[in-house]
Amino acid sequence: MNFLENKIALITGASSGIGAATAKKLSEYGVNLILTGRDENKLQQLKNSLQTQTLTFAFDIRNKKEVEKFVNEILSITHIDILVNNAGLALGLEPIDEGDIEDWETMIDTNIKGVLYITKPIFKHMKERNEGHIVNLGSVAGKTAYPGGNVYCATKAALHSLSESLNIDAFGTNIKVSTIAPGAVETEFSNVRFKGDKQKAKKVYEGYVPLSAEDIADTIVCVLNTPPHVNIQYVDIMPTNQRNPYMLYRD
Ligand code: 8X3
Repeated sequence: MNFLENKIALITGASSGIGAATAKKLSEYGVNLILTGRDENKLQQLKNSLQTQTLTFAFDIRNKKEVEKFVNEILSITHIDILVNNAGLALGLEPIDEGDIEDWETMIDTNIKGVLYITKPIFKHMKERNEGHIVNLGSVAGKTAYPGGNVYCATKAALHSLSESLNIDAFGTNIKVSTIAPGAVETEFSNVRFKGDKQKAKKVYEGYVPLSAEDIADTIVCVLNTPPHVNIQYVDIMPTNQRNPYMLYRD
């Protein structure tokens, strides 16, 4: 059963990784797309590989004014059925006393404030239409803190909590809110966290089969492609070799 055909989905952080994989899968299900991210070229390339109608908008989600401008523009063109809050990142893996305050601000501004900037007007729009589905990309880090995770873990815990609150705010409406909380997914995530140190990033995924961006995209499609009365609120997903951030079996 395809409940997604002809729906319109807005995906943030769509230029690579989970965002790009989700765009591809949703397009296969006949979903028209609004893709946002910072890299216009990558968004264009992705758009050219998709079969459904796609609009791209390059801006920085940390910039409140730019988000506002984008939302006003997009809502003057079309409605939105689905919002995938995927933009997010981790920077650094040091104990708190050695952490970089600028890195913390980037994570907080992207993973929490950016999500809020975009969610507020889109939630309002969905409430007016009495339908819509918001998917927030959480993390195992939002459930179980791990060494050096401090601020990243805190941002994801905040996002999990926000998802719960949004479900409460959606009480009495047809709006659904889902959190996907992945464990180890091999994307640019660790490369970004370790600021381009590819060796360090590679080590994170050695000795086991990590999840791929496509695995998460499949999960997002599963959560979205449900009948109107079904709201999958929370999904934990990890590689079979990983049971929590501390228990990762490496062959
Ligand atoms: C990404 C997964 O394990 O690095 O959120 O926190 S992890």
